[in-house]
Amino acid sequence: MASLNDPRYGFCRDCMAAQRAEGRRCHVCGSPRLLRHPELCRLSIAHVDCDAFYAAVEKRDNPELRDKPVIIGGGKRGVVSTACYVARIHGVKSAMPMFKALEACPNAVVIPPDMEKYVRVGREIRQMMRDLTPMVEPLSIDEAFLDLAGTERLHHDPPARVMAKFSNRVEREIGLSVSVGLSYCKFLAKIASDFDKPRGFSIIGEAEAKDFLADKPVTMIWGVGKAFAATLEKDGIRMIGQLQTMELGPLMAAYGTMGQRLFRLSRGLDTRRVEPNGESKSVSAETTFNEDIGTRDELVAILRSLSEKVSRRLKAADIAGRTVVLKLKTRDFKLRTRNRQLADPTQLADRIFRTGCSLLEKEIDGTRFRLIGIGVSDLSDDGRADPKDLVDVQATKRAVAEGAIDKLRGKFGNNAVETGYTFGKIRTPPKASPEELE
Ligand code: DCP
Ligand code: MG
Repeated sequence: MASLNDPRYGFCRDCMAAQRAEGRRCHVCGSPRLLRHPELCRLSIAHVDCDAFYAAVEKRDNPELRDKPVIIGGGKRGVVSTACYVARIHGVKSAMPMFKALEACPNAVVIPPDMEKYVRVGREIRQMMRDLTPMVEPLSIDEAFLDLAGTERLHHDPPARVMAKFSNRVEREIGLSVSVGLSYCKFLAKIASDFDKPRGFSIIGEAEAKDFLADKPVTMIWGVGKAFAATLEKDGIRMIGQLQTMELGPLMAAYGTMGQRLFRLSRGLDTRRVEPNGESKSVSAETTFNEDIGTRDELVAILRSLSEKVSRRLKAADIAGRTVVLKLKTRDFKLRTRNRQLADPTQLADRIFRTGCSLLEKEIDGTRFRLIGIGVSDLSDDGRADPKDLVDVQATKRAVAEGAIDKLRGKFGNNAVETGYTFGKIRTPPKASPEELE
């Protein structure tokens, strides 16, 4: 009998039985989902990402939808939040305009997002992660890093088996599927989790990292977006393998600190630690308008719904932020960011919104804007957030009201309660409280 922990043999992801060296199917249950890897028992950084998250939750809650193409989205934004894998076969993608998605997949069932529900499910899954280790770093509502180093004695299993059991548990108890990436660093764990979605489990070991990366596009590197990829392309660089042949000095001379990142990540060198309270430095939401907007009323209404979105994310991740940041982009693409530090960290939409409004006030000068965003930085866990406000009694009342609204939305869905601002009924923006004017 092969040893459970012998990497030459690996194990079956379905029945967890240790495997023989040969054979493409489990010798016990016949499943083809076998995990074998020379570094199987040495790797301890995992990245978990739920498959087609919002759509999967809706399918779980309505079995009639199981085999149908499902799109979550619509509403005012008019774009796809996500599509199930059936709809993806027809070419539907996140962020696609709704009318295009329906052109590609006319039979799709369209469901408006129910954020409160997704936040709740996201939390349940996160709790299951925290049952494995406190070293959980949430990245968004449906994904997180876990560092399982040193947990083998506790679990009597190496991280690979712990994660396979975890993904089975999520399927069984929550009714959703996840994909897992396992590696020795965050960069490659995240790439791995995306590699054989859905229900995937991919492993990238240290020995193969450089070769694995060589033929991948530079856009796989964290922080290389479309614009930066275009700059690299102008310089003749498209593949990570090309970066692997370049020295640190020239890369830094050409691209500054980003050059250092290119140098290191292209070689699979990433020493960033899994940070339990979120390594992310800020949580924000923004929107680009179809037509430029310059009027206060319109901007305030959008700011309200963006503040609620930021607040939902903060609450979902159990974190709070102390600095509120307002971002505006003018029609000629000039960026204005304004920020204000609060006395205490907050996760309340109301507080974020009011601070944003007072920052916005000074920017209303006839300029037309193409984008508005709001966010918070200086993140910490929510233990110290929003203490009862001795100075501003009204703020405390509003916080209590917000808690009540959250509860209602949790029970009846996201659209159950709308505030005056998102309705667009209230015309004067709220006054900031004294603290927020600091
Ligand atoms: N989301 C969104 N708008 C986007 C991208 C995502 O509203 N442009 C929401 C819907 C997704 C959720 O965030 O369900 C998680 O995002 P992912 O990128 O992880 O996408 P999915 O989980 O839907 O699919 P995948 O299986 O590719 O992870
Ligand atoms: Mg996902």
